[in-house]
Amino acid sequence: MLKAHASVHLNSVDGLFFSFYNTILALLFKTCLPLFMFLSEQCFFFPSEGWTEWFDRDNPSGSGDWETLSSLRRENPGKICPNPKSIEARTLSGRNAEDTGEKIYKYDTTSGFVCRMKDQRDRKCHDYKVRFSCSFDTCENVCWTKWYNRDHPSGSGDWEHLSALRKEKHGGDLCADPVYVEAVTVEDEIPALKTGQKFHYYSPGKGFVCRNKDQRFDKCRNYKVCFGCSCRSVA
Ligand SMILES: [Ca+2]
Ligand SMILES: [Ca+2]
Repeated sequence: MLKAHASVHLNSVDGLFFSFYNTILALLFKTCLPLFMFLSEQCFFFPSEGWTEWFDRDNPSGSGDWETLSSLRRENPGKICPNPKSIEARTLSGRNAEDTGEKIYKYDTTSGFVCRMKDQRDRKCHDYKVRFSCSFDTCENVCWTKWYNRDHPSGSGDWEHLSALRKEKHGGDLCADPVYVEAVTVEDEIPALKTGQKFHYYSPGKGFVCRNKDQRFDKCRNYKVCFGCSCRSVA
């Protein structure tokens, strides 16, 4: 009898303990899950770098096509970070500078890009545009929007363009003049440029568009995008 009583007492202590434990777990779950979901939506967690707008300040009509970093900085204040990580140059029609066969005089993150006519056999340069990738490890004055994913590539492609995002009012954190953009796959957050896919748009001014017809194999992956704004324009 005593044994049975003791066992009932122990069971009730166990029960109390479990109910206390469950309450704490439920409380933690209730508090942390929304917080975690909120934080995971915030783009600033993930991108450690982003691409600037494409710049095309010069035409190859004089001595060449001069897309120098010093001139670009002077003409586009605040739009290029102090220490770009990389530079990409393409012709206005989208061909990589490396594939044109032209001899490039400067092509680096210190000087920018220069194609001189006198270095070419036919004395002509293509008209190039350039852009830079910037790292934000040092906490520069960039405020990131949340991730946007308005479309998926089942139709003609994955259309995450800025005009539609603005029109559909997906969020209030899109500034008037984004200076950086970052796109990653929704499924595994692989940076867009590492997927090997070709993009119709990928710029802070237009947003991101991947068209299925531009891909050699398969269709576009599903991407999400976020934009970097000057913190002053967000505040
Ligand atoms: Ca140019
Ligand atoms: Ca998408």
